[in-house]
Amino acid sequence: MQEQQKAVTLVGVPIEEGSGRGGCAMGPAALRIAGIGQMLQELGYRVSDAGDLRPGPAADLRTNPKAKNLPIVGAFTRLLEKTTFDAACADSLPVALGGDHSLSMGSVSGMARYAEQVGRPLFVLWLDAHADFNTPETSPSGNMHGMPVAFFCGQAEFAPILPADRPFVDPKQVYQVGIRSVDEEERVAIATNKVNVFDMRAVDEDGVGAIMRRILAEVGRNNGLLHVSLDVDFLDPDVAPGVGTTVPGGATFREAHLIMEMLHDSGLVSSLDLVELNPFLDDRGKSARVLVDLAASLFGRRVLDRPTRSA
Ligand code: HAR
Ligand code: MN
Ligand code: MN
Ligand code: MN
Repeated sequence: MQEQQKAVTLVGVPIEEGSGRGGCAMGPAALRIAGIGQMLQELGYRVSDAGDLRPGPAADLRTNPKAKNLPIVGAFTRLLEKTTFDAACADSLPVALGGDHSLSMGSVSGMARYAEQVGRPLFVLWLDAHADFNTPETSPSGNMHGMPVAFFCGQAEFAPILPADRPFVDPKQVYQVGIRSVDEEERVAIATNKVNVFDMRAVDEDGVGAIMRRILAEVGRNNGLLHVSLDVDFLDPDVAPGVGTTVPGGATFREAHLIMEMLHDSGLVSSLDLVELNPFLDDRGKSARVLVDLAASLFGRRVLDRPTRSA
């Protein structure tokens, strides 16, 4: 009997207003040109493409210098929250093609609503140079791509973007890997809220293999869903220069691939964001291709079949 094909829904999220500069809005186009859809088809997935979300600014949200461009960021959040939730309910794995990292306010919130509906806990793997745990009060920049984790953990006092009864993610179920740029007040907030942070020093000392085995064992033990949010600046700037906020000393090509391969083998991934790609800053499509390549590993491309190694 033929195994039923797994389904993936691509959602283009051309938002750059959360990042304080232009370029990320071209991210979905670059990822499509780099072959994200074709790659998934070749791996045997049934791919639907929801196109690019194009909301107008939300009339009920006010512009705020502490949360810049809130009307458009909030509009994207609302639309992506619903699109992500609907795809997950239809048993299709949502992949958000960013777009700056503020889009995770929507994608993760949508998955949190889905997780609540199916009665499973939602875990988040945040692959990033930054903790993105600022609030409008603590942010040094007012740029909302530095705030999504605080938003979906219910820490940030924003204007009402989503319904008040929306489920939050427990910060203890957020795992951050690759972190190497944290603001002062953010540092306090992630410690107080007990976010699990594996900074680059932890990666250097323990290796991504050991770190990922720990995280995946915890998600598996709890029968969790796992949302993966991959910020281009997780990678070293030499590997992926196409991002507005490069920070030296990031993950290598192989470290990133190993994470993706282990994620695939775990079978736990429920949803994915590919964010912060800025094609205007890229080197002849290099970073877009790296993202598609990493996504291929996450979705099951492998060099050789191998026996599964237990945690
Ligand atoms: N922490 C800084 C701020 O909040 C910079 C945040 C940059 N964020 C991203 N995404 N590029 O991770 O302004
Ligand atoms: Mn980020
Ligand atoms: Mn970042
Ligand atoms: Mn960034």
